[in-house]
Amino acid sequence: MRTQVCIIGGGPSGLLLAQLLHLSGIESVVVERHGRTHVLARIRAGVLEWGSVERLRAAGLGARMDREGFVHGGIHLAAQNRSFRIDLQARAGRPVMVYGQTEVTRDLYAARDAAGGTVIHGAEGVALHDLDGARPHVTYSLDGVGQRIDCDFVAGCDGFHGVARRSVPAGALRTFERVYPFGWLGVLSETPPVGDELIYAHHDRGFALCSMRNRRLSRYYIQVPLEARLEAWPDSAFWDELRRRIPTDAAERIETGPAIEKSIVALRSFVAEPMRWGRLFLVGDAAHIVPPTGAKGLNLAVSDVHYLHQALAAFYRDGEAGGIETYSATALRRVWKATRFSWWMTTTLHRFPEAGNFGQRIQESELDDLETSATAQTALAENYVGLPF
Ligand code: FAS
Ligand code: PHB
Repeated sequence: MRTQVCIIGGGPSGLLLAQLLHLSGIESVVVERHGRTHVLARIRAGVLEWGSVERLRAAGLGARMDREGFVHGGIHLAAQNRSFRIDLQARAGRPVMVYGQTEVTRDLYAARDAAGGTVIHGAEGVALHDLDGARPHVTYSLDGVGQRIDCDFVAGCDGFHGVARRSVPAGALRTFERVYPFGWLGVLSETPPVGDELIYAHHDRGFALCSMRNRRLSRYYIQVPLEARLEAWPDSAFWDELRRRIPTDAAERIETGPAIEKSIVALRSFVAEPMRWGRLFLVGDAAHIVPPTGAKGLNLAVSDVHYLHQALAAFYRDGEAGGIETYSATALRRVWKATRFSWWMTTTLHRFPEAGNFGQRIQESELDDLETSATAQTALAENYVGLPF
């Protein structure tokens, strides 16, 4: 098989890139390791920056999002049993959209189907070849039969554990990492959300987050030790701990129910530089990971895809390679701003026992500043709604 751009990974990055390339008349093939059902079963991000909303609409993917998504003009921060609202619209001039990554991915697959796009599911042993040569190509096996795709470019949209980043010679990559000493235990429940907007809670016992997917589907998280195991967290223990960490008024009105999904994710900050090697581009989680505290992971994938699409469209339309040359530097500038913000939200809101009472007081002072300072609130709001592309 031959195509112009071979995309490794059928998650949000790969599918959005395929859609944008299609709209620019550029051929692509998506090679995905898992089946579509498996990909769509993942419960991931919940908040879209307004820039992501605008790009999904421009890509013809906004209809269901605008029908079923929820525009949120603010978020709530809570500490010491007190909460205050950050007015995103007033401080940063834009809201955010609450619309789950699962739904975004479902819409992206529907767009591939409508366009007759090729998504190869069940690809095993994907390998990238001749990335710095004249004949880049991808090999994999499908139902035990070896396959090859020749292409002009390869987009590594295959997430943190994918093959693309590992295909760059070790000496050509610099990586930057911070692993946090805790994880998030997340629960999805068919219960009405505890409030109309998200609540990010700092507490001596640990961080908690109250989010949602719709008026009948709630998403909650609590900070847990790295060694935490799901079997130690029956639903009742989760709900009791969540109620301890959020303000009393929210704890008294929260409606609990059986967890229909429960998972623990480790938190890390990770960036690989550069995001390009020869004919290979690294996109989304393949290049960087942020702790979900800032709701940036999915949104960074969208901005990487935006920059790469612009670069490839200019190349195929005008033979102009400037965007390709500057893709990595352009994407990384926004990646590091979101990485910093996600690190700051994580260090401000989570419990770090090793930081001692001094660290606890610094966090309380930071939150006090956020409650009283318009400048501090504006800085948070501008980053939360998303910096300009
Ligand atoms: P993805 O990992 O989504 O997609 C990569 C795709 O490549 C997958 O479908 C995978 O099957 C495929 N693949 C991997 N290796 C392959 C190979 N060798 N060959 C072919 N295909 C291969 N972000 C937030 O903003 N908020 C959150 O709350 C949040 N929670 C998260 C929870 C978890 C457990 C994880 C892992 C991430 C979370 N994220 C969150 C971040 C997440 O939303 C990512 O940023 C987003 O999925 C990035 O999309 P992709 O870059 O497409 O990577
Ligand atoms: C979610 O709804 O899953 C969610 C929302 C905001 C975050 C992280 C996760 O910061």
